[in-house]
Amino acid sequence: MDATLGLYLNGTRVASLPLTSKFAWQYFPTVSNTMDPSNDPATGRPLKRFDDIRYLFPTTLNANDVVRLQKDATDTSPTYGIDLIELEPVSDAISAPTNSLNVTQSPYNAVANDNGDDYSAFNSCVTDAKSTGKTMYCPILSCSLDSRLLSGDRRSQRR
Ligand SMILES: [Ca+2]
Repeated sequence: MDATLGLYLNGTRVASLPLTSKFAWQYFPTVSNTMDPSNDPATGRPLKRFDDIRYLFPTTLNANDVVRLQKDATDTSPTYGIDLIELEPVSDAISAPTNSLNVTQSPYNAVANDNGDDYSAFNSCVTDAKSTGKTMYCPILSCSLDSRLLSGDRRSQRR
C-alpha cells in the first residue's frame, strides 16, 4: 500500500510524505548464492524491513520549532508505524571533487526528480569509478534506483 502522511512544522502542513508498505516484510533464501529478497513467504527467512524516506526542510529549523507527523483525510493508510524521526543539519552541497565521475553527466546521465529509474547510470558510474580509482560524485538531487546497487567486493545483482 502506498499512502501519504502529513508533515507539519509549527502547525502548518509543509509536506505529504510518500510512504509505502512494499518493504514491510521480505523473505531471504536460506540456502542460495543470492542475497536478493523476495516478497514470496515460501522463499525463506522473513526479515522486517522499513521504508526510509528523507525530507529537506526549505529552511533551517529553529529552537522550539515543532515538527509533527499527522494523519489527515488525504492520508489513506488505515495505520502507520513510525520507528523514529531523525533531524539533523544538512551541509551545503559540495562541488565535484577532483578525479571524480559525475553520475548526472555523460556518459551516465542520471536524471534527477523525474521518477525514472537511474540504476543503469549509477551502476555504470560506480563500475567506472572502481576500475579507474576515481570516486563517484552525485550532486544534491533525487534519483530513483529500482534495483539494489552494491559496491565493494560483492557483485551487483539485478533482477
Ligand atoms: Ca531519474
